[in-house]
Amino acid sequence: MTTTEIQNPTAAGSGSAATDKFKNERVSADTSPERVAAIAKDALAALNQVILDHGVTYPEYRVLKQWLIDVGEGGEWPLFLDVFIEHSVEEVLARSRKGTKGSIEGPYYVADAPELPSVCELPMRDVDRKETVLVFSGQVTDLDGNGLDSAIVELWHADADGYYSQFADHLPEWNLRGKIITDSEGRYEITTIQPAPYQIPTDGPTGAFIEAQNGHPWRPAHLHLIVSAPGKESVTTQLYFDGGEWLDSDVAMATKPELILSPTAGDDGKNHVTYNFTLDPAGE
Ligand code: MBD
Ligand code: FE
Repeated sequence: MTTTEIQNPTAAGSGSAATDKFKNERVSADTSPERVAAIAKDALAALNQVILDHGVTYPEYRVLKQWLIDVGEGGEWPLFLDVFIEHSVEEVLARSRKGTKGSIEGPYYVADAPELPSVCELPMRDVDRKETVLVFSGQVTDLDGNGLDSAIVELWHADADGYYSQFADHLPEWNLRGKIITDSEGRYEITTIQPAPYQIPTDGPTGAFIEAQNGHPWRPAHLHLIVSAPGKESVTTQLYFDGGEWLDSDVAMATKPELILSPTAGDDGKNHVTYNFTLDPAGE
């Protein structure tokens, strides 16, 4: 960890920023009324069963109500849901995929990052430049290994202190975010820095929930990616680092063995790693 002076973003601050971003998106699903009814019925039944099984009391019920209100007022629903629930939704999606394994998007994706050429460096500060440089290269292909023209690699990650730009006031808007346009064969070589493990903010209701379960608030260091190409199914995923702390106990349960990088230290003092992405054909 670096020891730069930073204003600690609070859970409420980063949580509500994630809520504001999410509210700007239009969300819809083509779920039939019958399917909505079936899911709602089962969800309610599962929760009621927990209450009966544990003999939940009135005081406990009121504490639950207050906690739910706090999560909403603190803007932490995107954080809470993406940490504890999204991995199951991703597991459902993964059932129908053959290409590169996906992982959860998390609360800190921002669309429309600056476009960068296939060989590029992510926007970073001078202080970021002092960290271990990571040169990340590879190719986007179809399931048969053919390179894909016009493939796009969107990459975003935390800095060495674990903060994401646009969710911490001290960082430039697009720090460590980019939309890389690959070459005609889907190749890219992106220079960035090694990210640090990420700690879920502990000072809000999500932090209180983690503590209540005797859990820890850490995610292993990771890169977030959305890889896409014309006529292909885009994949939202994350890449982790071999030997990294918290790899075996990610609070968000979002690691997969296929998504672990093993960079090698080069003579140039930089870490180098290759990872290729394979995209499924766009389905209906
Ligand atoms: C993150 O950086 C993240 O990736 C997830 C899934 C949840 C909270 C913070
Ligand atoms: Fe993350």
